[in-house]
Amino acid sequence: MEFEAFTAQELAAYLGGVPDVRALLGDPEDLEVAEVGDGNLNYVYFVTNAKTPRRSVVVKQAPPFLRLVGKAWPLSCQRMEHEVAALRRFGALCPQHVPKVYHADSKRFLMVMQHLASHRILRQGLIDGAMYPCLADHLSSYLAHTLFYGSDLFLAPDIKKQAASAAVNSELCKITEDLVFTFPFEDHPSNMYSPALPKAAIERLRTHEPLRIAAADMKWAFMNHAETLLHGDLHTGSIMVNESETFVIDPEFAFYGPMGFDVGALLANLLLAYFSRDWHGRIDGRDPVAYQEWLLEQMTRIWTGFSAQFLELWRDHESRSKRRFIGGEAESRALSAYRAHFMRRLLADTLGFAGCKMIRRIVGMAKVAEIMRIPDAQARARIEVRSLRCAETLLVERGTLGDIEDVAMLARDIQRDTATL
Ligand code: SR1
Ligand code: MG
Repeated sequence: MEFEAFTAQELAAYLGGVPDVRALLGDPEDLEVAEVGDGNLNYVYFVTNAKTPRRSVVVKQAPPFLRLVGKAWPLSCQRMEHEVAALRRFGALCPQHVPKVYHADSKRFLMVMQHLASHRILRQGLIDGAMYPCLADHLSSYLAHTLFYGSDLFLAPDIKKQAASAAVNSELCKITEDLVFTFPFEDHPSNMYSPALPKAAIERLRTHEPLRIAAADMKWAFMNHAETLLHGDLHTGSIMVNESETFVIDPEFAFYGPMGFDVGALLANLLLAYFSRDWHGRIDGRDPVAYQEWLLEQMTRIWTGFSAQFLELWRDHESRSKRRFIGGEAESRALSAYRAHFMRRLLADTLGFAGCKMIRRIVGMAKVAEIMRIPDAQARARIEVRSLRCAETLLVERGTLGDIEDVAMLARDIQRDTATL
């Protein structure tokens, strides 16, 4: 049967027929429905009781195609089941940072979930120059818990392998393999270049061998390193915030992949916010530097907070369970050395993924608002060139950049050295 999106009346009637949801929302006659989705994949509705506006939910439905492109790009609706499963899993691990799922319907490919009415999308907040005091602590805690508890460092090997095969989502992984790791480095028809982006910058993505090798290495890691259950698309549009709370939404790309992919996505988006601040932070003659430094501080605190908590969870679990990843004495020198080695490798992976994520947002088909909303073509190209330079260094030097402070320095150096571009 041909897919038809719900009319407002149909959706209200549907929700009225689900007892748990009706108990939350009240009489279907009183419901107001607004389609608000601006994402690339799905339909999203706010449904509110007009008489009692605090009674509201979000409904998300997967059509059998990619919403960004339409029916010309078919996509299996089963992706909604993956998203629901991931939300439930992450919600069990981090209830304070994941919206509640009230109802899921695997025949209509929809779910009803908590409406975060007093929160906004982080990307928009960063464009407006808002500061969120709890952001870094919340995100580092979310990352440490979700990435640790899905991995072989916590789960028994057979359970982890079952979890990994249940989370296989090859169709959406293919989108990432193409759009993040392949097309941006080719002359591909889906790429979209901003008008003033220098040809040399585009050419370099296709021809600079160390960059091509590094990007191919990251693609290999994405496709083969099933380390833990990832969110899979952790950009700043997948995070909702206010002064005191942080929620991670939209894990439709969830799958078992390399830990650095989620951390890298987040750092990449903070770096894109950093470089594009040179436009948004100058509107009305303001100085962008203080906010840029706040962004770099968030990036640094997310990595250091994440790695400290991840190591703490690891040590704590091993001391309770007596099951050690490396056998022998508790906290032997070999184990401590291995932990340090593990985190260095994870940082290198994180930086490599961050580089690919930055490049795809500059030259690929799915862009980000902080760049797209720069109306001055020359200013936009300047910011894009800086982002590409940063991304290239992250990729090529990911193994030698010693710590996250080096990444903050790199961003500042690129910003300063190219001030006259
Ligand atoms: C074709 S879908 C484009 C992008 O939207 C999602 O947010 C993912 O980032 C995907 O790559
Ligand atoms: Mg999304």
